[in-house]
Amino acid sequence: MLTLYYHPLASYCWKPLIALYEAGTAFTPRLVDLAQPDDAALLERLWPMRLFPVLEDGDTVLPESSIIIEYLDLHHPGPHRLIPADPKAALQVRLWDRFFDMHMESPVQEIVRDALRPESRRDRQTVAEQKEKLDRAYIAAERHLAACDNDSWIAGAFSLADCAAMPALFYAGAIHPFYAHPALSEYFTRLTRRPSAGRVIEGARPWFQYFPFRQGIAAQFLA
Ligand SMILES: N[C@@H](CCC(=O)N[C@@H](CS)C(=O)NCC(=O)O)C(=O)O
Repeated sequence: MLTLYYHPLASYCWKPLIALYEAGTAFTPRLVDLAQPDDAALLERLWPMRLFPVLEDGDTVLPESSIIIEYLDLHHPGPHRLIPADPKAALQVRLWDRFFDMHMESPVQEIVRDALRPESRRDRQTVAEQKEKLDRAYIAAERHLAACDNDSWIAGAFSLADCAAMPALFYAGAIHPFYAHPALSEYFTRLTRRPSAGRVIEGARPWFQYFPFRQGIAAQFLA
């Protein structure tokens, strides 16, 4: 049986959750509360970086959201593969997965980390720079999506890259809206309409109160 060590609010945990829901794969969700010393020690034993998600499958223990999804696609595939068999298409999927992690998730994490510090230790300059990075990422994603077919996902069929895009856009949009980018906004709306995304948002809802930019989350996701 698969076990996913995760937290419902953590954006990187949404990626494998979406993948598991998309494939309809049975798994045991194990919520890790880092405020609890036993849970923190457990996560550290699994992965000394002490970051979730971590997947356990028998003797296999895997960290890193993208690698977990690659593993699931290899060993527990659903009806639709999340990494295409064609190597050229797979390259595009991995490119856009990296894009959302590096150029949206990373700035989001920096901004959230800053907001969680005491007022006296916050750094406006860093936050402004991270928002500039988000602006650049929005332009890059908008340009790419505007050139795609209307019903296409970020790299063709629904994939690993869309699993990465959904949490990145959800949290980035709450902090620094991207309404000015129509193709990106339309893509995000389509992502959130997928049942897998709906389940992830529903699971996170009781925890949104702990997100420092909760006022930026659209009302439809809070109800
Ligand atoms: N590159 C890793 C990033 C994992 C990561 O940053 N996880 C965050 C939650 S979204 C975490 O565990 N934070 C706990 C902490 O910082 O103490 C992945 O893709 O899984």
